[in-house]
Formats: sequence, C-alpha cells, structure tokens
Amino acid sequence: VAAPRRRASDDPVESIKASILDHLTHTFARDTAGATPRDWFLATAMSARDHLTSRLIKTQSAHNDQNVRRLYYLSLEYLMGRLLISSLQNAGVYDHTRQALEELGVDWEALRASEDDMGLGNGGLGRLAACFIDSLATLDLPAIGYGINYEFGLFRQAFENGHQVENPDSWMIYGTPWELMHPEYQQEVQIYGEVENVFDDSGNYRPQWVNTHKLVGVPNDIPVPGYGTETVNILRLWTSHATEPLDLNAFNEGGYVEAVRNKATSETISKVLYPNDKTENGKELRLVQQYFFVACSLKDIIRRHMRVEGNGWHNFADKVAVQLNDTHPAIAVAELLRILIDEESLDWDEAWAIITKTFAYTNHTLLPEALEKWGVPLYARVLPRHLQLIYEINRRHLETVAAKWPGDNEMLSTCSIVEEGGGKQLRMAHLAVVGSHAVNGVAALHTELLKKDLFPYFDTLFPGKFRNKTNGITPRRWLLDCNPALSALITKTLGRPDWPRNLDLLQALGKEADQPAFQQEFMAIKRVNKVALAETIQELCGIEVSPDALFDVQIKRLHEYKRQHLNLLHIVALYRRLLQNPDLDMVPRVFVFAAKAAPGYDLAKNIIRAINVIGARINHDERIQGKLKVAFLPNYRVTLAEKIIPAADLSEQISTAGKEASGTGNMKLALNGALTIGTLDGANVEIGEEVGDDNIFIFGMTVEEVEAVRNAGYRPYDFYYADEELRAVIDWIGSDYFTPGERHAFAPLHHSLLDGGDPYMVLADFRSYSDAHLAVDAAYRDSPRWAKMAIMNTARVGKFSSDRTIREYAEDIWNLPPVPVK
Ligand code: 26Q
Repeated sequence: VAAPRRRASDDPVESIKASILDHLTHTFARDTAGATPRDWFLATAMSARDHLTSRLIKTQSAHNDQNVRRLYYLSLEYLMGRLLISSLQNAGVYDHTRQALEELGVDWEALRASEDDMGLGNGGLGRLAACFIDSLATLDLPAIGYGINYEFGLFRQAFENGHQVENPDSWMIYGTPWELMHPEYQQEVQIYGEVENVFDDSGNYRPQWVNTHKLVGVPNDIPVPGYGTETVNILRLWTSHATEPLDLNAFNEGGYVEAVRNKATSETISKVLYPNDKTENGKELRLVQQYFFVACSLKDIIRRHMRVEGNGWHNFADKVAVQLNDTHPAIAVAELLRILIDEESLDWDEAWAIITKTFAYTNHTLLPEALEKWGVPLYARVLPRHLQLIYEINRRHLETVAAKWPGDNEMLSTCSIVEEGGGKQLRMAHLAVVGSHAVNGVAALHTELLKKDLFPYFDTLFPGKFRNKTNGITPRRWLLDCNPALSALITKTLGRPDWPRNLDLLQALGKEADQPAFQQEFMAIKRVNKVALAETIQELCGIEVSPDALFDVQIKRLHEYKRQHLNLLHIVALYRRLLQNPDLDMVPRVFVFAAKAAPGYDLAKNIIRAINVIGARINHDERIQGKLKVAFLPNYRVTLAEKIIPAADLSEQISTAGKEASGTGNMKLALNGALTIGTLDGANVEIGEEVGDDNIFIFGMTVEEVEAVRNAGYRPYDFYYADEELRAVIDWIGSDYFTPGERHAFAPLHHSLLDGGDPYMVLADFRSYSDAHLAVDAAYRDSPRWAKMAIMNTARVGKFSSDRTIREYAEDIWNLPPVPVK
C-alpha cells in the first residue's frame, strides 16, 4: 500500500523542503542541479531565519508593549562560531531540517562545513559573551547584546615550518545570512575635537565639545533564539560609516583618493578585531573602536527608552541595566555622564545616581599587564570632554577616599583613577569600579583575589559591591550540538529530553557510573568521537594517531601563564624515558594542542614552534613504537573546539595558581567526560568540589604556596639542579638536537625558564605535574575505573551551565525578571 501523500501545509518536513527550495530559487537564483554546498547552506540558513524572525518580532513587541526592564550586555567580543546548528536546534526544527535535506539529497556534512565561523573574539571572554546571550534568551530574559561587526575577526592561523603565520579572516566577504541590516536605526556619534567654554543663555559657564569628527554607526542584528522557548533576543553589532561617503569638492578637483579618504578612515573603525587578549596599551584605533561602539549603543538604548510615553530620566535606571564585559566598554560611564550633564542638563548628583544604578562591571583578569590603561595625552586628543569628566569623577571619588582615610596620601594615589608619575594614565578598572553598583569576578577564587589583591581598599570603601559570579557554558552548544551521540545516551538514560535546560538533571547519571553496560555505552561514544578526531588530525596535520591512545588535550590561547610549556617539558620527559627504556610500560598518548598566539607575542610564538618541531621529531621516531604522538591542530576556533572536546580523555588546566581568572574550556571538557589534570586555579577549584577529589587530578602549588615561594625569592635554578630529569629536559630543549643546523631555535623559551626567572614557576610545579600524570596513567589502565570517573564528571558539572550563571546575575545584579513570550 502506498503511503498517503504528505501535504506541505501540515507536514513540517515538506514545508521546510519547500522553504529551502524556495530560497534556493528566489533568494539565491540557483537550481538544484547547479547548487553548491554553500548555496544549500545559505538556503537552509534563510529557511531557519524565517522561523526565527517571526518569533523575534513577537518577542520584541512583547518587551516593548510591556515596557519591560532590559539588560544590555556591552562587549567588544562575541565568539559565536557557526550559527546554523544552534539556530536550528533553538528554533526547534533541527531534526525536521536534517530530514528535509536528506530527502532533497543534500550532503549535510558539506553543507555545514561551508559556514564560516563568526570569530569576533579572542578567547574566553568573547566565548563567555556568546554563551551568556544564549542563556539570556533561554531564560526568557529581555536582553540585547551590543558589539562591533568586525569585517575581519580573529586571524586565521597556519603553520610554516612550525612557525605561526597569520592570515586575515574574511568571514563576511561574501555576506552572511544571519545579519539583518537596519539603516533606520543608524546613529551619528562624534569624536576628537576640543572643548570650548561658552556662556549659555542664563549666563552660566558651560563646556562645549566642538569641531568634532562625525561618524555613523549602522546596526546589524543577529537573532538570538532561546532553547525550548519562544524568546528571540537580538545581538546588535555596529558597522562604522562616514557621514559623507564622498567629498564631491575633492572629487571634482580630480582627487579621487582624497574624495574617499574620509570614508575609508571612518570605515576602518569596525574593520578588524584586535588579536591581543592582553591590553593593547595606547593604540588609538582601539580606543576609537571602544568609544564608537559605546556611544552608538548608549544612543540606541536611550532612543529605545525615551520613545515610550511617560519614560524619562526619572525611571531610566529602572528600565535599563548595563553590564560591562571587562573594562573595554568602561568609557560608557563617562559617556552617559556627558550626555546627562552636557546634553540633558541634569545636575551632577542626579546624573551620578543614574549612572551607578545602571552599570555593573565584570573583571576577567588579575594579570597586571592586562589591566587597561590609557595615556592622558591620547585621551585629551580623542575624547577631550570625557577626560575632563573623568577628572571630575576622580576628584569627587578621592574626596570619599580622603574622608575614609584622612591624611593618607598613599591611599589617594593607590585608589585614584589617574595613575601619576612617568606619564599620566587612566586606570579603566578604577573608573569601572567607581561607576558601577556591582563588580564581579568570574570564579570564587578569582573574586577573593580581586578583593584581596586587585582592589583591596575598594572593598572597604564600597562594602558589598564585590560579588562572585562563577562562569558557565551553554550546554546547548557544548553538549547537545557538539556531542549528539552522548546527548542521545543521556536523553535515553534520564528518560527525558529537557536536561539541556536543566543541567542538574545530569546528576542522575551518577547512579549508572558503576554499571558495566552503561560504562561501555559511554566509552563507546567517546571512542567514536576519538576516531573522528583522529581523522581530523590526519587531515590537518598528516599525523596518524590511534583512537586507543589516551587523548590528552590542551586547547586555549597561548600564554605563558597557561603554561603550555609545562606540558611540553612533560612530553619531552616522557620521550626521554622511552628512549632510555623502549619497553617502558606506559599508556600510549596523543597530545593534542590547539592555540593561537597574539601576533606580537614572541615568546608565545616560540613555544608554538617548539611544540611543533619537537612534536614532529617525536612523531617520526620509530624507536618509541608510536607510544607518543603530538598533534598541534592549526587555527583553533569554536568549530575546532566542538570537534576536539567530545573526543578528549584528559583536560589540561595547568595555569600557575592565581593567574587564570576562571577558565571555561575546563567546564566544556569535564561536561563531555574528560578528566581534568589541573592546578587549584580559577574554576578548577569549583570543578574539583563538584566532581570530588577521586575524579580529578590536582597537582602543583596553591595560591598561598606560590605567594610564599615568590616572597622567599623564587630561583628556578634550584629546581633545575635538584631534579636530574628536569635538568636533562631543559638542556635538551636548549640544544640544537631538535633543530639541526639551527642553533638557539628555542632560546626565548629556554631563557624564560632559567635566566628569565621563570615568572610562572613552571619548574617549581614540574615534578608534581609529572607525578600527577603517573596517576593518570594508572587510572586509565583500569578501564572501568576510568569510565566511572569520566561519567562522574559529566554527571556532576551541572553547576557550570551558563543558565545558572545568568540566573545569578539576573537575581543578584540586574534585578531582572523573566518575560515569557506566548
Ligand atoms: C584590551 C585592550 C586592547 C586590546 C585587547 C584587549 C583585551 C582583549 C581581550 C584584553 C583581554 C581580553 C580577553 C580576556 C579574556 O579572555 N579573559 C578570560 O576570560 C574568561 C571568561 O571570564 C576567563 O574564563 C579566563 O580565565 C580569562 O583569562
């Protein structure tokens, strides 16, 4: 009997097919025969977008009609990755779309591979923003993310002879299906110029910002759908334009280049993401980017607030909460003050009350070199009026400091927003603390250190202002989407599909951790994921690895404090042990690295080269019978993380205690059943609390021990001389053994470990790290034990859902109730 014919109107698969074909023909002018995978991707994306836009309109009118309080998240970075799968999942049409494409005979893998990552961020901070906007929508919280629509995201990384080379990331060169341009909401902002004092009508002396350069920001909106809800919020990214596209006078005089110069300069602002995840101190364009995006966003926020009848400044802070993602948008404090005082004529106290009720600030780092500072002369040139206002903010702030600690001049200079001596600098973190009602760290330990070390007197000055909000990750992207097989097993085992909205449900997996059948299923999925990663390693690195080996991964930005070089020392030690004893009984290991170094960070680049070159030597040495492999995957990005994380056995979280604010890769890996080898740093501490001491490998000095050793005068040579193996390993790296004919290839690395003083105490932690790896080896040999530990990790890390994090922000900082959309 023939199956009844499905009708498009009531069959979701048929209607998705029709919609995809319709976009293919009418939006992209392609027929099915000539369509490339990218054409199919675009048509599918448009079809997904159609599902989202109607919900988006519904959400926005619900928020507008009810005049709700909103959260505005200000971030210079959003590391979104690909949007197709998460859009389909969150629109609730993933399965139907897959089926539709299959029935259309479309190669799904090729289709999804043709989407470029949206890589508008450097690392943790940018990816956190992406997870947060996912959770905000999922929790039905009215929120808008603001940022910059960089034409070039984070550079693409390639390796040449082991060296990192950077190429531009032209992710939107042929357009992107997810952005909707809204010229009707463009904003004009000004910059540069000077301040003149004029007498106004009432004879008062008023500063006026004049002779400014004008810029236009045009918003590009990306729909941000929640998972399992109707809410679709907006990510609004600004593109910079000139007010006048062409100087006709110059053009008529024959100067074409002159005629478009202003346009080109203005468009430069949103051109490229700064690839540094430490402060790029003193770069004018970076400051202009920050101000441009903050000024456009605040104007947009104020426009939205004021268009509602009855709204005004009296209830602005009731309707508007602004979260500053680090100090990068901290100029917002001075910009809102300028608007309130210069343009809206509020008096200072009124204006300041609005400001401190509106803003809250998240700190992401304790590293002194990463704290943002701007030279006063630069500020005077780019933002002269803001500089005046910041001085006045500081004058008043120092009055309260002086009242608290009378006669204490040192306290004044410690707390000041302006750093004196050797060229005055503005401390953006101090401005952000003073201008906000709440300041948070991103893990419990980090927040404690923030209060104790970074802002000790501020905590006394503003009791209760400092709070902890331990980071989280979205379980949609970092489990449901990236690990479908494990997700299916979880749904089957729990007997319910709603765990991605309530990650604590995973606890119930703990009951299965001892069950051999469940262990086998769990580890079989891990193995399939490892086979897939092994194929990727073969493709990208030309290295053959066995999926039976232990996959030991360190994936994160390359930084000294993250200590990829500690990992390397251990690899070289294992290699040496194997050469000394080829029959050494050890679990075969594949060391997987992925990391980008800031283009100007020479030592980080030297470490990349060392891992690549030493790794190549190890990979080709037949004497060790394939027991060690080292694969450095190029061009780490969200999409690559989604491939590596489900395949990881061991997660390297080995920063010097006190240096990693939180880490979020640690959470993603644990959620996917990787065990952590880590220091008591950042969120590792809390991961350990959740999974239990038996299910994590902790090693190394604590924050207190690091401090004590440092105070006693740390000498790396003491450890070098005391540990024969460590000494041999360092000497080996310092020799030209791995780079014949090229001497001193790793001199920068070698120098940093010894004569450079080993600032991150790699040598001090080496032996403890090496011992922890012996414990890892022993645990892995006992497969049921390892399986149990892995399952316990997945079962017990529900706390690290970004839904939990965002709920805490909403309740404790934003005072933001959810608004369900019907
Ligand atoms: C600042 C000024 C000029 C140019 C660049 C920058 C800049 C850009 C990015 C400074 C810092 C960053 C990024 C910092 C970052 O990613 N920090 C990480 O934030 C994560 C989320 O909270 C934490 O998990 C990590 O521990 C922290 O290192």
